[in-house]
Amino acid sequence: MTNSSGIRLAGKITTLLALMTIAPAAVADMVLNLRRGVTDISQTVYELHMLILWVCVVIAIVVFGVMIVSIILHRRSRGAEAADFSHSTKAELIWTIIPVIILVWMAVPAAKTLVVMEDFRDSEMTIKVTGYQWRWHYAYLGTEVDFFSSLARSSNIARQVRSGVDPFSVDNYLLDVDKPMVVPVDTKIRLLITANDVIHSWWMPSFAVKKDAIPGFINEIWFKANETGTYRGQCAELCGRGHGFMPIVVDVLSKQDYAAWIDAKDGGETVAMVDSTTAAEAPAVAEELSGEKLYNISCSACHQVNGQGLPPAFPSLVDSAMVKGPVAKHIDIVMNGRVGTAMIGFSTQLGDAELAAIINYERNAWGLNGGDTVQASDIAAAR
Ligand code: HEC
Ligand SMILES: [Cu+2]
Repeated sequence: MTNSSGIRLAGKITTLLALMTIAPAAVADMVLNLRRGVTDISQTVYELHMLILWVCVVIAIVVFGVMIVSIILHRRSRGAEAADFSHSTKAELIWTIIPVIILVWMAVPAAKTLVVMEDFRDSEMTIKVTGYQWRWHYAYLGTEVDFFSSLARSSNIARQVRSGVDPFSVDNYLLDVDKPMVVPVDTKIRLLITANDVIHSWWMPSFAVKKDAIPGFINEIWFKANETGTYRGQCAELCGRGHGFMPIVVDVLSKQDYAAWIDAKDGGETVAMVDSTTAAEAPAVAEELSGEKLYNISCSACHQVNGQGLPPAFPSLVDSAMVKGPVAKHIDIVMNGRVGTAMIGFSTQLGDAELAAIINYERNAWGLNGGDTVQASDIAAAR
């Protein structure tokens, strides 16, 4: 070990010790075990997990115990002589029958739980969940409500190289979204899970729900939350560069609050719900259509917040002839993308007004002043 790496290791150990002494609360939060969660199924899953864990612990103690005792007591230096029989029907029966009994004993409750998980009868509402690179889309079947749920702006800015923002200063860093899924408490909710591009996986640990989202297939899962609150999860299937940036947030509301929420959203208002993280600081609805905000969510991962991209992979928009030139080509590439490059088309992900806001923003941000005012109707005409 070189001197400097020794010093670094010592530094790490000191930090660890400091953490343990200064923040006992934080350490207490670091639970190693599976969580109990807030659904009946998550409780059952927790109990199954504990049962099987203890079975494994007992087996490990017995097996390693016998091994260690044999090694110590029957070692050659004590003059032990190996037995020389080669078969023992009795031993073979014992080590077949006992494990079979243990396996069946564990399989019965596990199978019962699986059956309950697959029982969709009496679902009270259905939400279609679609994975995209890299955000989720929620459609409340039987209503007009559907929206994308993307990484919260605070996390999205902090994660950028050179953003100057310390990720540790961001609450729920990489675990927060602009628009959470909202559901009522004590209600059996069925999810239909699919994907639009590659395989994702919708994972909500507090509900014991994890289901692959596969293009061309629809998977089903259900949950019924017993407690209101905000629950956080993540995409659990490596789905590309932005895999770590498509968290899942579910807000479980009381039935009255949910009814009010869905009524407000279903009243033909296409602009989505108040941004949960910036609600306090911003006039939400007006901000929702801010081209800057939308750009930072959908485009800045590649073209960067400052529009300068990361050439050569991701071109600068500040210096782009297309962004400075006639607007039709600009609209076309944003809506339809460019085949064979990372620039995908955004026409299915974003609405007319949102696309218009982003394009106007690009043409007038970063010292540009394109002046053209693209209207939602121009986008509609180009569809
Ligand atoms: C996954 C990365 C990625 C994302 C996200 C992305 N782009 Fe692009 N974009 C590219 C790449 C790569 C190109 C270059 C395509 C080519 O080779 O012609 C490009 C090209 C462009 C161009 C043309 C630039 C020029 O001068 O040719 C515009 C305009 C543009 N993107 C706008 C957007 C907008 C608006 C968004 C968000 C709605 C967005 N991009 C999101 C990767 C991305
Ligand atoms: Cu994913």
